[in-house]
Amino acid sequence: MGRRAFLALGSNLGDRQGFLREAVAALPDVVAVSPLYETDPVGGPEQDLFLNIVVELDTELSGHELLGVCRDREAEAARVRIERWGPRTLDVDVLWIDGETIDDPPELLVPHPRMFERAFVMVPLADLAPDLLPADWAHPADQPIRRLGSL
Ligand code: X6L
Ligand code: MG
Ligand code: MG
Repeated sequence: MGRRAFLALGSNLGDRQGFLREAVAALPDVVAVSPLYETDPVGGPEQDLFLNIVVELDTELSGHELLGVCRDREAEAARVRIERWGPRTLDVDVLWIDGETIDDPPELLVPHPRMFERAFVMVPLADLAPDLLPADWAHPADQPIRRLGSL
């Protein structure tokens, strides 16, 4: 048995659901996939709605190896970085690795330092790991999200 880890995936450009499906199919050690959510963009320029999911891994990979996996998936989706926080075909972020803190800024901070402020992360995460949701977590009223079903 490896360790429990969670990745957050998002897409708001092109075939959003297709990019998420292909990424999940190519990720190693996946044991669970959250429901699919459509979410209003948070931060960045005015842009289209996102699709977001969280996936759970049971993995022996290190945090840095997981970061490499995330970058490989983004490259496969031909992600192009034009503008900070701008539209993207695919974003894959390391959220959490059980029992591990990684402080290697700016490229790798685990737990993800802003995950608790983002409904598009916390709601699908809570579907898979309610134990990770702080007891006092409140869904920000200005971050509407809609559950669409399964990916
Ligand atoms: C003040 C300033 C408050 C900046 C919030 C929040 C910036 C989130 C960037 C912020 C701020 C982000 C996704 C997204 C992005 C996504 C949805 C980011 C980085 N990625 N919105 N916005 N889903 N719904 O995956 O998360 S850009
Ligand atoms: Mg992100
Ligand atoms: Mg990212």
